[in-house]
Amino acid sequence: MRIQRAQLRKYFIMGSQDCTRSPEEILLEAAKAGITAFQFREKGPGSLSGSAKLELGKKLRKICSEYGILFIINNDVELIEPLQADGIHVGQQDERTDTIRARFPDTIIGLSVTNIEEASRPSMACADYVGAGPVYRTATKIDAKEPVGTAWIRELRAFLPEMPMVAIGGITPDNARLSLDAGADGVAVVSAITKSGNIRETVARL
Ligand code: TZP
Repeated sequence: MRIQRAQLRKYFIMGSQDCTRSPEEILLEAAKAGITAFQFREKGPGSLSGSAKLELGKKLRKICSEYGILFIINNDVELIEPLQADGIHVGQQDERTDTIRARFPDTIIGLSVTNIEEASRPSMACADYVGAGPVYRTATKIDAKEPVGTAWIRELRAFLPEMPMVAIGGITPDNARLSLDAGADGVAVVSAITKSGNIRETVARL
């Protein structure tokens, strides 16, 4: 078992492009407030690359180590070793899960799924958890698919009874309970935390 379901309970995703203040400050507040996992996702307009991405990644990685929080890198296989990432998260169009698994036998692999067909593909065999959604409409991901709703989370849970699963997309403290009740092990959020005026309270309510 590379991941335990409880580690997905409060899964925070962030890149510098999501922040209007210091990403380190935001992550530190979220870490102190009790997030269980963090995904470093530099993606889309305004995101960092190259050494700037690596340097920020190192700082965020350090915070996760200090607070015992899983550190997952979004899609960037070449950063797994330099950042000593616990895991990598990929989408359906990203790096293949079997290729990653062959190179990194112990690394957690997360895979995004948005319908049952994707959840049936061979790539699932190398996934340790799934990110399921978008549950609701989201302004954070430009190319997000149509919302699937919590009824689909319930359907996916019935299809994958044992798979660690985190619900994502438009999740807030007010609606998180519905995804958990539908069978998700946890909720993954970007803006609920990056745009929060009180991260401690937001994470507690999630
Ligand atoms: N993948 C599916 S929706 C999404 C990602 C990365 C963005 C979620 O952002 P928010 O702000 O929590 O809706």
